[in-house]
Amino acid sequence: MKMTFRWFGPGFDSVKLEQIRQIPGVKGVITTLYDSVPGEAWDAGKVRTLKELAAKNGLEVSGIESVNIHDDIKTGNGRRDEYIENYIKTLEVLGKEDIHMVCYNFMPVFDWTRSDLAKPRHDGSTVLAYDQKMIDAINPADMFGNLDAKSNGFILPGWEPERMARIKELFAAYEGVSEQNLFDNLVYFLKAIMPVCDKYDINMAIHPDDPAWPVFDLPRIITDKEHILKMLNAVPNVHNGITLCTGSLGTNPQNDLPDIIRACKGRIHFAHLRNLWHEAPGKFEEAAHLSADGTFDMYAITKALYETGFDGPIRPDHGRAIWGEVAMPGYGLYDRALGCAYLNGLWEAISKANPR
Ligand code: DNO
Repeated sequence: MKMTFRWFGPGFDSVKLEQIRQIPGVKGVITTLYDSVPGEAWDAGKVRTLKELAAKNGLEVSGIESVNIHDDIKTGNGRRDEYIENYIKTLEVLGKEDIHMVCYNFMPVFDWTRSDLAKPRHDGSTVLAYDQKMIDAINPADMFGNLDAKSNGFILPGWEPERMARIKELFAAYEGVSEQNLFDNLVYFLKAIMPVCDKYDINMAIHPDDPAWPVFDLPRIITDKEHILKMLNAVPNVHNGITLCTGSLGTNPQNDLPDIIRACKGRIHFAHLRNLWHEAPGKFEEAAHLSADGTFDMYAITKALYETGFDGPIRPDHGRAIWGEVAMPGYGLYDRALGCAYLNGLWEAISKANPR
């Protein structure tokens, strides 16, 4: 595995590359052109600038999170083929810049969803949290405003303000798009991009739906082992893989995370590791990475990754807001750096106890 850290790029992140390079074991950043809009073809010069900034700090760009997918590709309507052409151009740019992992998601309208971005925890920290009862009481059109008000002034990943300004139009575009339609549109997209992924050895790593069930009656297709295997088998190319995100798949306590890891052996191209604490069905909050702080057995998860030969980038995922840090919710420096240290420790112990 390669330990990495998500960084949103100059002007969008309170965390500096100079700080990231000092976290023991971090080799690279996972980044993106944060001001790009879904559907546009990326500019090679801008990607090179990101690489140069990282390299000045002894870091590589280990992958992109995300190259977002235009809604026309997800709905299968409008200008889908044109946007797929642009996506292919972006992948060419990334391949030529020696970047070989792209994380993306296929969630309609909203990326991840939370009911609170700053829920106080027993230890005085604040965390992102989800309560289905609160979500059920929210008008989806108000969702963006609710989250934006608690974003500490940062643009939240996946919640592009220009898309959210068209929220009613977006909901209308998904009317009549069933789970099967969404799945078929994903397969259509994947088949179209596989040739360029083969040419440049780019691993596509779809991010699971978060939470792992339909929200606001919008379909969800990457929610559990069965759906993931269906997707992997529909396009049986090694470049069609997943992001193993414990915090997303683990929103459903029925999901056995080590079992999913073993079932997806060889097709996990990226790992987001974090812990959640489940309070009740449909009600959870994010926790420190440590197993004892939440519901997941982080040792068993890491061991499954090690035993299945996972060698892609890992990053600590959302952290708590601690020590007075003001950052994008979930993406401060301190708790994610603690997460890195913990995950590195788990990996070292597991690998020394189980030499290959
Ligand atoms: C949230 C992230 C997601 C993720 C996308 C991938 O914090 O995990 O926004 O980056 O779903 O496309």
